[in-house]
Amino acid sequence: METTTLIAWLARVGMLPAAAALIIGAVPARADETVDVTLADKGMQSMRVDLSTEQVKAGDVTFNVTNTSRTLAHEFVVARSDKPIGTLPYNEHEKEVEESALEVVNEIEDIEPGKSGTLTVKLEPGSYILLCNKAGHFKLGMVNHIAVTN
Ligand SMILES: [Cu+2]
Repeated sequence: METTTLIAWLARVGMLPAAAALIIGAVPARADETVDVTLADKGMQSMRVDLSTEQVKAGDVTFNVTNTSRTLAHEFVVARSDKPIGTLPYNEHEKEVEESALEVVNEIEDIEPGKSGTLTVKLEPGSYILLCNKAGHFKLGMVNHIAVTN
């Protein structure tokens, strides 16, 4: 039986709640957002966080993260931040951004060379940064922005 026929029949026989449930079920739910992330480096010369998109809708966002490095493990940190990247508090001794000054949402700790990881987080609208905070990596370019919109 066609769904529309079934709905009409359920409504006719007085099973309106069941009909309503079918109608609601037929409306596609808003797809969750997915971002493909590539962590890349040329050894300790330069490093990048490349994203398949720079803007997503608020809600559940899944990051599919691949470390394309041949030699280095990287991490992937999601943090809320409205500050320009150059103004983030940096610890010269540890060679890392002060994570205590960041609103870290979640992270994938070690992704070995050639490996992948997945992280799903619920994000409110706002500005976020995606970075690797292993010693020296941030300063070598391992950071990017993503905007989360309503
Ligand atoms: Cu790194």
